[in-house]
Amino acid sequence: MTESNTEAVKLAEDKVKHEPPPLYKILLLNDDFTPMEFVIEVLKLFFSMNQEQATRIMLKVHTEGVGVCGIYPSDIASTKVKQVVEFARKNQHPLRCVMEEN
Ligand code: NFA
Repeated sequence: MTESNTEAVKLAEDKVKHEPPPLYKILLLNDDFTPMEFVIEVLKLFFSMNQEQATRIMLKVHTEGVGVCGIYPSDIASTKVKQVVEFARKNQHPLRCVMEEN
């Protein structure tokens, strides 16, 4: 291995050790059909919110069109998005959930 290559490896290792992982916002989007109570259940089940927090976020999405329900590293964010989308689909609701880089 060349000197410049070992130096590049050291720098990459330092980056892995010291830098926090990139974070992703999970967004819920409003629609006209998903029941408010179902959205509240989603927020309680997948985002560990209590009734009061879940109601506040649901109403924000309902009135403003979009709302942040959590911020996580990529693997956790993508797992949660999949779980929410699958849970909505199984219950035949069109609720949309997406992630975006912070
Ligand atoms: N707008 C939906 C309704 O009036 C409720 C809703 C809130 C849907 C948040 C999706 C997200 N039943």
